[in-house]
Amino acid sequence: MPSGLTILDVRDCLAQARSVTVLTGAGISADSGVPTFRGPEGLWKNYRPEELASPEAFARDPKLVWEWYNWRRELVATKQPNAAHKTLVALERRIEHFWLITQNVDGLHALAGSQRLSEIHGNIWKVRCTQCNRVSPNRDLPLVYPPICTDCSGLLRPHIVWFGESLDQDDMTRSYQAVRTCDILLIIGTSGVVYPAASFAPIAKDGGALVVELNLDPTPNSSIVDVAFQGRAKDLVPLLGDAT
Ligand code: BV8
Ligand code: ZN
Repeated sequence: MPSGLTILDVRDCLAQARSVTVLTGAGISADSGVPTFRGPEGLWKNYRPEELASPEAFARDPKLVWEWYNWRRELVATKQPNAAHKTLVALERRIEHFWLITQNVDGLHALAGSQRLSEIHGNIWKVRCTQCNRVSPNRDLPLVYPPICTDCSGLLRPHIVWFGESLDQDDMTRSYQAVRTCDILLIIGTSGVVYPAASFAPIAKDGGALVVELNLDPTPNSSIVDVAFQGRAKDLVPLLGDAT
């Protein structure tokens, strides 16, 4: 596939593709008003990720970590999916083998209607008991500290994958299968620095897929993909298909 593809060429490829996998990051939700992690206005502008998004941070100061997640829950609760999320729903409904892998924990893909979806870093609207590991939905705003498990009185934590924590095995099996077997991998709105998601572009390339990046800035993926389009997801992604 020549790398001089236009975005309309990619749209045509998608129209004929049998198997499409999409990887998204915080950039797709930026157009809904959800701050990214590493940008100039990023969530981690005032904190270092290790101070908040790690099991050590939670063990050291669970109240601080819950304050951060409560702040993010309040913020995300007022946000809606944008045209990019909605276009991915339309593609899912039209393409025979479609899978969406998101690093985002904001729940906006599910809210838009995506169903063939792996939230590989978890979901900010779910909590997990640190004692019995029970996962349950929780939309309390704010979540009152300390959140206690109704089954065993253990302390609840966000059901989110922190640095140094392994991802859910089923999520990873499904994600690797989708990345290895797709005809096209779209990578949308991710800085491509966090593993294992950062390894998906080379894996898809090895599998013979057409790999396309749509991102506001260049990333480490930009030199690996077949074609990279720079711009806002809300402007670029709808060019790939008609939102529902
Ligand atoms: C694991 C908490 C096994 C959730 C997050 C050394 C080498 C390789 C790997 C490692 C290493 N040392 C440690 C590791 C493993 C580590 C890792 O990858 N570290 C990196 C930083 C080097 N990974 C892990 O620990 C993972 N677990 O591997 O388990 C293991 C176990 C033990 C030891 C080793 C391995 C766990 C990873 C999950 C961590 N959790 N956060 C939360 O609170 O949300 S990571 C955090 O970053 C978020 O989850 C987020 O999803 C993720 C990725 O960020 P992005 O989504 O890409 O967002 P970012 O702001 O960075 O970029 C946004 C992009 O959008 C930008 O490029 C911007 O240009 C663009 N953009 C902005 N606006 C727009 C836009 N694009 C389009 N339109 C716009 N409008
Ligand atoms: Zn419990």
